[in-house]
Order: sequence, then structure tokens, then C-alpha cells
Amino acid sequence: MNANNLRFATLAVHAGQEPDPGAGAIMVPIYQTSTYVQPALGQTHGYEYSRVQNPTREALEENVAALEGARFGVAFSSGLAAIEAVTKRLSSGDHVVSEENVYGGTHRMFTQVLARLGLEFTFVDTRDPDLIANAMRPNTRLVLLETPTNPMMRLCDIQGATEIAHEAGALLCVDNTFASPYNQRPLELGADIVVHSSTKYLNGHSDIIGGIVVTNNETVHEELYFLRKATGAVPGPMDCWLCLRGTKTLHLRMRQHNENGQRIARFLEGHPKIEGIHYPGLPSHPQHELACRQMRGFTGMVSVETGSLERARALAEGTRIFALAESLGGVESLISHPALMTHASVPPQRRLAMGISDGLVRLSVGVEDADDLIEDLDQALRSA
Ligand code: P1T
Repeated sequence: MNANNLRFATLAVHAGQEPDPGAGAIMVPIYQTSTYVQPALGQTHGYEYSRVQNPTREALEENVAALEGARFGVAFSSGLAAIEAVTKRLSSGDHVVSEENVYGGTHRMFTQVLARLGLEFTFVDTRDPDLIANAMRPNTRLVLLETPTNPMMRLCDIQGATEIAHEAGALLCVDNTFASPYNQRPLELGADIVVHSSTKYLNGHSDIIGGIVVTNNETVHEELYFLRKATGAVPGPMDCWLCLRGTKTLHLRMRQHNENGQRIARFLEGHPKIEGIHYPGLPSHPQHELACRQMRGFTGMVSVETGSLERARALAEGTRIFALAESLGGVESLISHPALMTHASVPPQRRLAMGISDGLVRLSVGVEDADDLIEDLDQALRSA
């Protein structure tokens, strides 16, 4: 299938998924095998060992690459493994400029693991292009954005940041987990690499941990493929298959996440117990104009400021449909408290500087009936 002339929904259902040549199965088989029988010494059917190649994984890689408008995809065992692989292309002494409000686990990996191995990191507020430009050094090889950021829903101008990175000879990578390729396609804006925690919107059903990197850069692709083979963070075939089942409905789910996210943001914005709201789809978001320019929808991720830990706790524990849990992007609605949960590993002062207060609550709005979700939040806020 030539992906070039097909649209997103058709690619979501079909890209990377020809009928199985053996039995004609319309669904890609789960090649649940660690090794492949070789017809003779030195000959293979193109597959030797599943850390290196697996047909189910390849189908997923082709599918997500098509959705991001990329030539290549490399799947990993988690989102963090995918981000780690992108940074492990670098060598000791190299420098990375990273958005400061990245997922707490990304920040922890950079500061507590990779910095120990000799990589240097500078964290900046990438909303301001001058701060990115000022952080660039002669040894800067990578700029990592997360947009929208987790959990403050800050945006970075991908095109502008790419120009700054390229001028300094660095590559630009976007963690596109929060937006999903349905809402934002960073490679079309000039980015070199896109990473996802496929645990989230790509899979969409809260039943796997996975990651994927896509790129149009052949050298980067070869390096990532080598790194995965050499270091081993591969996803299992069953998880790849589940994710592939998820991406078939990505466009349908995202439309509903976008619609529900927008409705809930509007409801919460006017609520007397809510002191502030972070949602790029609201005209009151300071970067709404940029959101409209570089995104096609604004996702189901909404963060609200309740004003105190007590009120945040009452809200997070008081909902009946929204489940209190980490993670996001599944069909079911989740509620979480970033300071005590997803960003607990970020030092408190840095957390506060980013706006992650003890009163902040994050919603991952699912695809349930929005009226039920609004009533649920309303009853929880009444007791908050
Ligand atoms: O959990 P894992 O698949 O390894 O993905 C890590 C990751 C990477 N990037 C972003 C933007 C993320 O949000 C995450 C994981 N985030 C959560 C678990 C969370 O609840 O925010």
C-alpha cells in the first residue's frame, strides 16, 4: 500500500497491515516466537531472532510511522526506553537542551541516570525561544521538547525551536505523547525525531506499556535500530499487536477525547471551586493562538488548580467515574495529582517553579458521555 496518497483514517486502519501471506488472515498475526528456523546455514527468511526482528513489531512500526508522516519507526518496551534510546545516540560530554516540564520520569532518567554517565542537560522553559537559543552550546546535539507538556499543558513552537536547534547543529526531538499524531505531526513542522509513550493515546486502552520513535532521517533510524538490538529494550509481540489494534481507532478516539476535553475544560473554567485551568483549546490559554496553528485538536488532557492540597485530595478521591490513577490517554477517564504521583521524583522546588503546586489536579478525559463526566466532577467539587 502506498501510504503517500492516503489519509489519516485509512492509514490508521491499514498501514503496515497486508493480509498474512500464509493463511490470508486479515489481522496481523501475533508472531509469539523468540527465534526463527533457518532453512540452511547462513540462510534465513529475513528473520533470525526476535530481539532483532519480529513481523508483528514491524507492522506496528510501519503503522505509527505512516500516522506521523515518517519513513521509519522503531518500537521499544516503554516510552522511557524510547527516549533513552534517542539520548543514547549521544556520547559522554554531549549536551542536551530539554523542556523543563517534561514527564517526571523523563526528568529523573536525565538527572539521575544519564547525567551520571557523562551526558549534560540544561532544562529550560521552551515556551520562550530566547531561552532555548541561550542554552545552546557548541556540544549541544539534541533539543528535546514535550508539547503539550505534562502536566502544565504548556506549548512550544515546534517550527521555531527546530530552526534554533538546526542553526546550532543539533537535532530536534518532540515527545508527542500528549498530542498524538492525530492532533499534531511534528515532522511536518521540521522536527527530526518524534517519540511516544505508546502506553497512552496510541494504544488507548490502558493495557500495555510501550514506546516508539519515528523519523525521516535514515542515519538516526539505523542508529536507533542498532541501539535497540545492542541494548535490548524490545516490546513483546502481544503488546505490539494490542497497540496495533489501538491505532486502528486512533482517529475515532481522538475526536471524542478532543470534544470531551473541550467541554470539560469549559465547564471547569467557570466553576467557583477552580482557581485556574490549563487547556490549550480555551481562548484564555496564553498560547491558544499557537495551539490553533500547530495542533488540529487539543486532546483530553486538562489540568486544574484547586488552591490547596486538601481540595485537590477531595476532588481526586471524590470522583466516581474518573479513576484515581497514573497514566493517561485511555478510553476511560483518569484523575491524578502530579505533585504526589507522576512528578513526585522531581525536586519540590523545581516542581513549584514549573507551577506544579500541591493544589494541581490532572484529568485524562476519556471517551465516556461528557454529561456523565461533568456531573461526576460537579458532585466531587461540591464536597471539595
Ligand atoms: O510510562 P512510559 O511508557 O515509559 O512513558 C513515559 C512517558 C513519556 N513521555 C510522556 C509525555 C509521558 O507522559 C510518559 C509517562 N507518563 C505517565 C505515566 C503519566 O501518568 O504522566
